[in-house]
Amino acid sequence: MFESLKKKLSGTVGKITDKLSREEEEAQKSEVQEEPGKIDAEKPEKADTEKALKVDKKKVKKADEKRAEKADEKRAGKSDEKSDKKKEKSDTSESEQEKTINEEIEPSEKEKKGIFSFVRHKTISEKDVDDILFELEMSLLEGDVALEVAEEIINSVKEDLVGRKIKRRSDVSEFTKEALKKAISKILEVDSQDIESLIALKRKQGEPLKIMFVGINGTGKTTTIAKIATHFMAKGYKPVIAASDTFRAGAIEQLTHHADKIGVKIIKHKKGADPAAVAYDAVEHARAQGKELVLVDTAGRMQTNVNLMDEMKKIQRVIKPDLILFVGDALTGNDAVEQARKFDDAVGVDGIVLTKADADAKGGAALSIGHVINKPILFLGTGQSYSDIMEFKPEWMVEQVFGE
Ligand SMILES: Nc1nc2c(ncn2[C@@H]2O[C@H](COP(=O)(O)OP(=O)(O)OP(=O)(O)O)[C@@H](O)[C@H]2O)c(=O)[nH]1
Ligand SMILES: [Mg+2]
Repeated sequence: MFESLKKKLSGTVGKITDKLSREEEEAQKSEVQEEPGKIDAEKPEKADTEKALKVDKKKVKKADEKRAEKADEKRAGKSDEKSDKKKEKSDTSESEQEKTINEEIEPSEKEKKGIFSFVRHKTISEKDVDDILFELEMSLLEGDVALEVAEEIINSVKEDLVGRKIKRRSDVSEFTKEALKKAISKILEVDSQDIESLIALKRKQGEPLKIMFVGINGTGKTTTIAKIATHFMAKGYKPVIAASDTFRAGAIEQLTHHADKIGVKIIKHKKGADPAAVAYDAVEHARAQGKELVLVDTAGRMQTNVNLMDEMKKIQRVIKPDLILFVGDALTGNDAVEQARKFDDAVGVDGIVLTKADADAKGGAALSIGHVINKPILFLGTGQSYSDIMEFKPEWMVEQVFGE
């Protein structure tokens, strides 16, 4: 799931890290050119340390040689009376000479700079990350991430990275990963709904929780209803299903087949009947039987089909669903996002079920859809069997795209 999104994000971490490390190496190399032979700039930190040690060793050796030379002179002075004058001079300047030797083994300012340049704090500039983030933006768009979402991610990452001080290579990858993770988490942050709490609330009022599923043809509404019924039956709730897709040939039979397989009550009329009337009967059934959940299947419709959109609004007026869930196919990427927007405009969507996530490498719809309509993804469809459904949690998605 979302492998390609994961690759893009980790690729960006790698690119920014490499670019900044390369620039640091270049900077080190130009220092070498100023003082040829003094720094091996292949690995800046190591090279600098080695250079420092080399310089130190050379100087200490030189100082030792000078001291030895001085001692020789002293010995020679003692045995040679003629050199009294020289001896005198030598004695008086002994401390001075020692001072000079010590001064000589002190690193120069330039050398000091060389020694400590690996701990020099580089500040990330906009120029450092602009190209790579632009590349990421393009690649997110190709991966079906909505334009506004891609832009927000890039801006957030830029804002986080620019101005940060880096000491070592690992800082760059850590900061970049952190910034991307924060950006993605922010995008996925949408107030969510807990269906079980809603069921409990309705139960107090002696009412079932009514959920209506909407979306275009073939996105997985009917399959999702069977999965959600299974999910809540496993938690001990009693759902009832309304076969309100009275439009498509075979739709009632398809839902009946699922209901029989999972052992759930289905309320159905004949093909062509009023879908709102079917939904109404299902609500009445739930009230009479003390069932907690009414799941209303609807016919798939293009957002451009005025008649079917009006029919959907009629079901809404008649049963007043507590939740309208938009069912979108993750594989259709941006189209799913656009459909969600249209359905939200028409009836007001409360949450999203994103199906076929099992086959979706891009992750563009999963990342964008909730943010664009500011409604939570409640469930992900992860396959074709009844158990292939999971509650969607933003932290889970972040872990999917950043985890090992
Ligand atoms: N791989 C995969 N396939 C799914 C998933 N959900 C649904 N499907 C498949 O998608 C196809 C369409 O599913 P339906 O439930 O009939 O879709 P629908 O939205 O009810 O379609 P209409 O009634 O025509 O509007 C079926 O073959 C399902 O098995 C999912 O999460 N993963
Ligand atoms: Mg259907």
